[in-house]
Amino acid sequence: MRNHAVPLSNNTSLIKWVDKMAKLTQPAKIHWVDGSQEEYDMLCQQLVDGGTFTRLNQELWPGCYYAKSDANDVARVEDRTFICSLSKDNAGPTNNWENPFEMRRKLKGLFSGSMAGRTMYVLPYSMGPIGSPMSQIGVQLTDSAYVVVNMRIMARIGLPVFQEIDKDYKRVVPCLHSVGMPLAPGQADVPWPCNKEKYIVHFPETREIWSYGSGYGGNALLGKKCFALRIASNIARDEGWMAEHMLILGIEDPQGEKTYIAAAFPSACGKTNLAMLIPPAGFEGWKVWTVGDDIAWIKPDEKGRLRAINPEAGFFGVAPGTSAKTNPNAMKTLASNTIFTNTALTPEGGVWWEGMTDTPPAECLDWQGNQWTPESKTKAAHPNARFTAPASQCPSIDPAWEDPNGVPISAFVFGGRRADTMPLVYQSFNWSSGVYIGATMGSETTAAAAGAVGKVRRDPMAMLPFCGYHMGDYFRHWIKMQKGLEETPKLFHVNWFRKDEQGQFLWPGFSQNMRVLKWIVDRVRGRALGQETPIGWVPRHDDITWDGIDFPATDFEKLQKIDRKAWRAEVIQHEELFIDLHDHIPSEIIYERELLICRL
Ligand code: SAT
Ligand code: MN
Repeated sequence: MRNHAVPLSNNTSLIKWVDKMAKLTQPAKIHWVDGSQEEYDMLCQQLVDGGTFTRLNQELWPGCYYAKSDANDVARVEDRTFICSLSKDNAGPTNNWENPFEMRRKLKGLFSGSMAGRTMYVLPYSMGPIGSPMSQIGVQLTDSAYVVVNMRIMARIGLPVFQEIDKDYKRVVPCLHSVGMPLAPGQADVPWPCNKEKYIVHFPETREIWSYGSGYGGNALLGKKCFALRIASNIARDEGWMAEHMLILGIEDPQGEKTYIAAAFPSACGKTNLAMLIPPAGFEGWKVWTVGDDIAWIKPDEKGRLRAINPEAGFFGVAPGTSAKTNPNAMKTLASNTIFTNTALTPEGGVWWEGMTDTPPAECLDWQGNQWTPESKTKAAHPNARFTAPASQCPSIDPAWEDPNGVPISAFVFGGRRADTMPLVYQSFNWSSGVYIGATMGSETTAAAAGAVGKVRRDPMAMLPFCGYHMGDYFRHWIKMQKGLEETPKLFHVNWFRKDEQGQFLWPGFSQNMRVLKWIVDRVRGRALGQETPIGWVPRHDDITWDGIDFPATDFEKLQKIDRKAWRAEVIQHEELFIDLHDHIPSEIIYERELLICRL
């Protein structure tokens, strides 16, 4: 076997940095990650031996593992997430900020000796296909083998990335991660090491990430939210492109013409379901292709058209609610070679979660390892239980999903979870009114982040927790992006979650959302009419294809109703966010607001 301590790169600044961080964190061993299958298998075995992983029944779940996290480490911790720019004003009022020099001192204290008794993995990763001009490289030092194996699914890792680093000068984003639980000599480990004290810290100017105390999801898989959104949004602003919290999908019509759209929804609002949609009865010959389910990097090409890549290689999807009915493509994707975290474990060595089957298992172990039966008062799976599954296994994965130049984007869709006010779908009048719609997006909160669930919060472009600089400047960047474009994507807003007075959902959602996607494609292609309203263009009942479903025009009217009174309240709420951002907000947003008020 290869000696893992031997560096796999000859980049001297990388080797020096690894040395320096090892002196700080004092690991027992250093392991340079090659990304091979053998290494993955070895690390998984180690996690099984240490009690972090349970190998699932290999006949039912080939290549799959199960992990339970510590009960205090189950989601992103937004109140412990910091943007440490040199000036507080650059982080803006929606981010936590601390003086970067003080923060560095604090982090050095926390990381000092934090890897004692553990292995430090040197994990190189590429966000985006290796070698793509749109890709970016990071190296994460981590003391968590769980993180390494998850990152192998979520990103391109290992030797080919070291080769990129060695080949020519490409900026590498250094990421330091520790679960914050050093082991004294002879001290036994626990299945899910972590620390009560957590720090997820970004230094935007020096493009660095320091994450301490958590081993879960976006806190620890640093390529995802930390790099691909918070750091990348800074790089993108400087370089004239966009790093967005968006799924990417391609809609193919029966003639074979493909239209790609990118859509922003807050975490855990069904992005994965939409990205993998299977068209319903009545849409024979139509197909939806998946490019990505969470993050899009979008850049103008030489023709002045926006093109997007998915920087990730896997899906870190919410398990509860995912089923053969709601998302058959996801179920096929996660059927093998998948890591499940915080679902329930069944007696035959499988996983289960609320909503996976109509009938729950007669008994199982819940996400904390307690006996669970359908009579139990608690949930078997944590609401933020996740699957980590390779994108390549998705039956609807787009043939162009790894195209180094990305796919052309014809429309942006914004959406949230709103019980009232927001219609099923509407289109903005133009780019700046669309940016206003994205900037004022609101959604009821979900379990993806720690904190209260179900309150409406403003979440501009679903980027509130992920924009690595001032939100007002971010709106300005959106406004500016149009100036370089020859073809401007059309902008839409959707809401699958509107309810009637009885609290019942008005729209069936899931595969039926195809009807909305088709209207969007028709609008983009100049084929569909619509009706002008104070908030934008809307479809009339006749503009939507209703083949295969009986959906009365009266129900559609309820769904699309624009209640002027509710909208006045809505606009006043917009102001709450804008007051905080006022000194950075571009004038276009102010004008759009005035125009909206006039029309209302
Ligand atoms: O941030 S995570 O990657 O843990 C999940 C999410 O919020 O989408
Ligand atoms: Mn997300």
